[in-house]
Amino acid sequence: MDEPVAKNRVWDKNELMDRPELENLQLYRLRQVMDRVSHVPFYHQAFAEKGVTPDDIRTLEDIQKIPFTTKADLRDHYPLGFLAVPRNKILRYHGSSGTTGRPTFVAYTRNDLDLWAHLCARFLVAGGLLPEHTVQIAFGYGLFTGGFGLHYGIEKVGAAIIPAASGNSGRQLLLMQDLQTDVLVCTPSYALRLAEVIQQEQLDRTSLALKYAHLGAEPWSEDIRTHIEKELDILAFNNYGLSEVIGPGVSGECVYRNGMHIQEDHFIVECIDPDTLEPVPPGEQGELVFTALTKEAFPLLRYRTRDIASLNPEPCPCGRTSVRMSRITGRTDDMLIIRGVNVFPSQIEQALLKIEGTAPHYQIVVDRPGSLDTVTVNVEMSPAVFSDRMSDLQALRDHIVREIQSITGIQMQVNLVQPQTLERFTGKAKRVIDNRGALS
Ligand code: DLL
Repeated sequence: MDEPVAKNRVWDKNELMDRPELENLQLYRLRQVMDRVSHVPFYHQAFAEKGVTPDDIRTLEDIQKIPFTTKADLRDHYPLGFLAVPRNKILRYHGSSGTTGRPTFVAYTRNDLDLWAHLCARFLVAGGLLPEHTVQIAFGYGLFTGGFGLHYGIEKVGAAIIPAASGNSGRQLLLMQDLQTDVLVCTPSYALRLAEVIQQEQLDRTSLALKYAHLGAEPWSEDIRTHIEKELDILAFNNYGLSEVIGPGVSGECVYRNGMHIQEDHFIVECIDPDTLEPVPPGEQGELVFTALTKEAFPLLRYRTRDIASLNPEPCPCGRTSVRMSRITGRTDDMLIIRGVNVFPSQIEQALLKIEGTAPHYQIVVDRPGSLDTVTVNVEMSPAVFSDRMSDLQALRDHIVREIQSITGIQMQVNLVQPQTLERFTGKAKRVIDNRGALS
């Protein structure tokens, strides 16, 4: 495959800033944003309780004097208690993708929308987007930040957009063929789904012009990337963000695809131990915490994301000076506690991906029939394995049970299910069904 782009292509010079210059800018912006939120009731009270003012922030380490903000704080001030500007300055609202209860809303001024497009343009260009590309957006356009966020970033770069929105795989593929889409934007699980439909429909791969995909909004592994790249014959880039911080555009991969560059001139990142709340050293896994430095409508300070990852401050060969974050390996709140043992769904996925014959489609069902937790993993077989003899299926099931046990330490029940029986997702995948209710 051709080299994706000149390796040193950057969107703006801030991406190449010297560290001391960048850190000065962060410090300056941190004091400014503290000032801007000081009339937001939550921060007004929190600063007063901690006795902290912008003048107390003399070095970047002093950020630790500022209180954390959590999802619970946002819920307590529902719907718009964190707004830092009058409502007549708001141009757009979005909402978090929470699956239960009320969403949490976020808001943008005109400058915020400009900034957002700019940050999306940056990571897209870092990942190879060129003005001559045609990009198909298969993210939902709505309260979810994926569709609109990427849309304006791509527009800023000057590439052509097909705003296909999510779902209807047949139509997606038709658009890809007829308009010769170069770049696909969606979740990794939807990219997997499209690859599957291409195979099922025995679509001629050469009728597609697809070269790259920018995937994000949910966790995925390196093995899944390899699978998507092989099946679609493309390069797939990871990008990360969350609505509370801005949406997509918080970080993304450059052509070296060795961690996602965090846009540190606009966000300060910390990585903390979620129990002690102390910083963890570079390279160690912890919870990511972000402070938005330049947003106007909805700037959150030290927002606890519940996303687990590690940070890498080493220079990147691409020349960008920003810290890179690893893939998200789990969330503090999707960690399952099974009979007292912490298990992340990603560990189960890791076990399955080691085993030939299991498609990357699975579902984890947790129950507590009596007083003991049970976990059932429904694993979809690939069509080739399914057509094999029953005795082989028993061996396959035993193999999966052993592999999961060796990674998680827990013996789980494994059900092999027929190809095409588990639910497919057009947006974020939901792989865990926890039936333990409030006790979990
Ligand atoms: O998912 C924003 C986004 C849209 C990012 C499109 C990338 C592309 P929310 O709906 O608020 O925002 O969900 C945020 O999704 O806290 C992570 O748990 C997860 N997430 C987002 N990107 C990634 C990623 C958007 N690349 C939540 N890898 C975050 C793993 C991701 N998890």
